Amino acid sequence: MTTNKQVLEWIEEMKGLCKPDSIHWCDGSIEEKGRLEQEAISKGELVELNQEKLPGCFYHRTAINDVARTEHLTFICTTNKDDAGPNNNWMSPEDGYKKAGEIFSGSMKGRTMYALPFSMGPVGSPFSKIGVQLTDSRYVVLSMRIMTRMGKTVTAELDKGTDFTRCLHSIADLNADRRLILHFPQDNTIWSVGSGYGGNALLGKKCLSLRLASYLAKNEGWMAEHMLIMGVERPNGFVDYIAAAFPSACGKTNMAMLIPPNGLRHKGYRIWTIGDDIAWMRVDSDGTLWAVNPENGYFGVAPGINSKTNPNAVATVKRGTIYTNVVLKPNKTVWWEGGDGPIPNKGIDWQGKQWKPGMLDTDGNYINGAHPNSRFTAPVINCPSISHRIEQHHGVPISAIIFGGRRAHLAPLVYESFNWQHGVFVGAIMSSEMTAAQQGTMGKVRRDPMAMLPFCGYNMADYFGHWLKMGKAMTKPPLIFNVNWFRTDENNSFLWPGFRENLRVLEWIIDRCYDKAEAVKTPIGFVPATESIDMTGLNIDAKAMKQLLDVNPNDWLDELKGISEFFCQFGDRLPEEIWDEYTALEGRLQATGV
Ligand code: GTP
Ligand code: SPV
Ligand code: MN
Repeated sequence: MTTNKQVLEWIEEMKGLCKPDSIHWCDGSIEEKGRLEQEAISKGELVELNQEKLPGCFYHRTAINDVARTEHLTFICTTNKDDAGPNNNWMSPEDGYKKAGEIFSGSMKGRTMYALPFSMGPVGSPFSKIGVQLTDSRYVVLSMRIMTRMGKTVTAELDKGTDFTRCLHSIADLNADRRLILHFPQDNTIWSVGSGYGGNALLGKKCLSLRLASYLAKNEGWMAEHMLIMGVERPNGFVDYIAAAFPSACGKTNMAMLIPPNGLRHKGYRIWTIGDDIAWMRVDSDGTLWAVNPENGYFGVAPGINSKTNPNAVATVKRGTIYTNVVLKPNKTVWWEGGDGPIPNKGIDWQGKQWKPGMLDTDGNYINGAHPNSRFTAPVINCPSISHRIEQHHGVPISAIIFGGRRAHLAPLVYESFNWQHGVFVGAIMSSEMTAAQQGTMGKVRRDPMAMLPFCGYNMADYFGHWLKMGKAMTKPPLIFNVNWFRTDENNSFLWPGFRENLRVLEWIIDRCYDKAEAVKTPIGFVPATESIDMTGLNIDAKAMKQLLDVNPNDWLDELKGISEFFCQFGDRLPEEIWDEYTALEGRLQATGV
């Protein structure tokens, strides 16, 4: 246990509410891990996988109604509703504690309450934040042990009297009608009940490292973003670091672990992975932006991962990994749609049912064996491309920030903003077709500024203001770009092969940072000049390339309607600069004479 009085008092209080049979303070040791795994196996919460083929790996299935983040049950509980803003569900703190308190009440009867001390960011770094999560789920403890720095070193920090985020979690009865994910930024507290799904239950991740952290970051003058961080090393050994924000299931993990395409191999690039989901960034004494990945593991989408699309991820999940909602094969290994190897001729699907390929549902659609949002939880250190700078307390300097989303028609493959203020606007007008990572309508376009719509813990108008302010605090801010790997042709086929071929676009982006690549000015920003993207070894015909880089003023004028509607929700609170950029874009589009 810790000697930190505040921690002890809070645990006592939560014990009174949840009424567990016992409390276990986690030390993060290997013995503790082994014990929890054995208990989880005996209770049917985990299946031990084939230890020869997948050493240290386990299989888990969530409840069928609990397979993705539930944004409609996620709330920001601030005294003033306006502080949460129109982008968030809101509840008053009193209501929040009351409603969730009723569900938490006695929810841990017959169970152990695990108290796990964790650090987001390297323990002791000026970036880092400490949390304590109380939970009745062994799956959550074992997953948090992978996703965060957890155990003795953190207890030692707490013993010094360090402040911490209070994270209370219970799976309760896993009833979707009794599920709430509540954030109390003013109290540095998170209460999540009724779900065992990653994004709802691993409270260090989205709840602490984005929703609460974004709020703290605004007050403390730094940034908490839904971004991957990667390094691109040139043959001379110089590494440029890039941070990229794509909405959920839009390619962050894949890009963070990229392997150079064959066609560019002769150029000698090497990619270093720092993070695949979250970046904490601050301005250092040199006037540039530095970033750390607060996490210690990957909670990545399984479907689509194979040796061709993402060999580094394939290697990462070969040991010490927990798989959730994928197909369990008879030989106790796993499979998912778009995975390696032959399709297994039978297995148990994510719902726990017997499955074989080709099975159809009542509408005649193929039944997936793995849930489209099935995931793996794996330690960062497993990744062959992991950067040794992941542990550095200072982080890495960021050369370019990239925004991106899934847009079948509108956005070109890549464009560069004119300056920081315009770049903030480019982030603010981001939109993407929805995926399986959140419950909702798949494929529907929604506005998702900076990929933070579900994760910004306060009024997004103030968030845009904070971005503008951060730009002014830097003497050399990163250049800001937008990418779209998902543009399609007349037959709905992707025009761009994506994955490792994306390095060609990253090369253009980095060259732009050094004024080395050619670009053409369009109303929305700079797009690559013909032939300024190196296409060696990749066959894309001229027509497709033209389509990929096309900026259609009519389509953009149409898009402005949705953008202004979105901005209008914020009323007077939206920074003037954002409207200035809007008006300027409209003017540039109209000037094309369409
Ligand atoms: P979260 O973990 O939800 O935040 O997702 P993420 O942004 O890390 O997305 P991830 O890399 O897991 O990719 C999600 C899906 O996008 C997978 O199905 C991939 O196959 C697909 N994908 C990733 N990169 C590309 C790409 O360059 N082109 C295409 N067409 N699909 C891609
Ligand atoms: C996302 O949905 O953006 C994820 C997975 O990274 S979750 O942790 O569920 O939020
Ligand atoms: Mn994410």
